[in-house]
Amino acid sequence: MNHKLLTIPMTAALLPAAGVATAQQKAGPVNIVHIMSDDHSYQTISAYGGPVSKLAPTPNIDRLAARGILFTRAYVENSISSPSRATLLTGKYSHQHGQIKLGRTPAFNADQMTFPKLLQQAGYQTAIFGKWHLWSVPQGFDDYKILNGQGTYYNPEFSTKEHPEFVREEGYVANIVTNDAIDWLEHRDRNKPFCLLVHHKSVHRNWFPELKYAELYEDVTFPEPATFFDDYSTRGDAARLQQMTIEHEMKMVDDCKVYELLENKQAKNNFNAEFLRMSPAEQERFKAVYGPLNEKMLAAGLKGKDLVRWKYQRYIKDYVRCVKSLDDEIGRLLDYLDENGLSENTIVVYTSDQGFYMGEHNWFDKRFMYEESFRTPLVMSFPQQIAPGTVCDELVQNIDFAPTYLALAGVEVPAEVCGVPLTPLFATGKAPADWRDELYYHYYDYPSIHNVRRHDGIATRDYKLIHFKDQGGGSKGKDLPIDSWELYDLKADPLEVNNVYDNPRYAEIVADLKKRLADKRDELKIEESESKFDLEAWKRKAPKK
Ligand code: SGN
Ligand code: CA
Repeated sequence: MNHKLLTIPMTAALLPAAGVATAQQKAGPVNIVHIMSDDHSYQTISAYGGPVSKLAPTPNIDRLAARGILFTRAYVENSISSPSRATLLTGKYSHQHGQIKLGRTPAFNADQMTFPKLLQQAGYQTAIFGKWHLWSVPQGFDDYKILNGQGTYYNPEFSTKEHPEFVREEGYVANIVTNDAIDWLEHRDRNKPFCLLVHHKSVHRNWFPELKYAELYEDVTFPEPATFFDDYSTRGDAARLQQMTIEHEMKMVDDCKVYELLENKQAKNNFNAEFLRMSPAEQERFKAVYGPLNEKMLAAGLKGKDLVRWKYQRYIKDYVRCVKSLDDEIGRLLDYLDENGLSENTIVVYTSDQGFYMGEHNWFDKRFMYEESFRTPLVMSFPQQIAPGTVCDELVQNIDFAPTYLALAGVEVPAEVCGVPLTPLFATGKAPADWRDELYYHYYDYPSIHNVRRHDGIATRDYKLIHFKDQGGGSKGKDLPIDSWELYDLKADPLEVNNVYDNPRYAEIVADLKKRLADKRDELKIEESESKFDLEAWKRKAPKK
């Protein structure tokens, strides 16, 4: 972490050049629009390239990137929803804001400092629409309309400041959330700057597309990732003990929507909670599309790898169909900003609460410090300071959002914030000499669904050192205690299939990164229990079987 950047008065840190300051002064205070989706992978955004997104492009996210900056190395500090959302609000690591896992214990204390509160105090109008996923009533927002927990795609329920009890609303979630955001902009106080958070439910499991897109891409065969049939042979125990494979954990009925596998009519009609939210007409339309496709697949009697391949195609198609609606809705919001002369003076950001596996290592879900879930998409436009088509390969993290927004608003960043403003990267995409050269990551949510073990680690531009360590106790038969290290040489092995921790050629790198990780844990005051579980002591005390 670069401490120097933290102590500069933020009004000075944010402006790269005098000419820019003049432009900004002329234009007045900066507005902020933070659009964040759920579980959206960079692999399915065409601005990032990649074989899947070539077949299922995202023209509106690309349009935002083309106008501004595309970050190729944006990361989260804990790849899971509630912690990531609390990090966005505070600019802090999970153990500092308290929301280390998904659940309520421990939960985010909404009384703490957040950037929307500070902006509100500085005269901004603030609002959030969509997924909140914290166990508290939102604070620091003039207006909010939030989903119930994970929310649903169809006819979702919302809570507002005026009507805290959740009320069902008809429509598809991405559409409703965008309508609310535009409606709020339309009715805002035009004498004040604004900060608007638009938090989409898409593209979360179980991937229920908008019906108008239910058949989109049906005739496309999406390429499988190179590691689709990964055997984890060079990896540690954690990769083998996870429960997030397409082969075993992706459910044929709930996830892949093959409701014909259920025995009776009643079960078929109740096959998924999302399906139950649809109106009878929507259910009919859904079955008219999925029914014949499912029958065809069942008639083929697929087994083994053929079935895993079919599941992947169903998964990726439903996923990119949801992305399509999300991208449309982002486009609608961008159009509104353009048509109302707001694009010049507004920083518009698109990101996700974390990345996601699109079949790499045969996985869906996230949580691991491996690249697909550690990384997250990030694009921004802000014409006053960012030239069109800028690309930034520097290391940035979700702790940086809050200080970036505060800096742009000219509000001093509290010393307790760990992230730094991204504004010095805006002018060219290149970092000042003292920019950070390492990132700390820490995942805590175990035991939990998907059985991903607690781990922390440090990543530089070239290497990643991960320490998996906990006492076990999760899924039966997969609950071994674990204390293992992994090292990846990111340049030589970008797919992270060769753990070279025990390779003597990397001994010096291991020693250096271990020291850096230990220093980081000390600097951040990571609790003993979080990172230093003693496996040998545990084994000595463990009851003999
Ligand atoms: C649900 C999902 C999980 C997912 C978590 C967390 N199962 O439990 O697959 O990992 O949410 O997701 S589901 O079948 O109920 O969808 S997060 O985005 O909120 O972190
Ligand atoms: Ca998520």
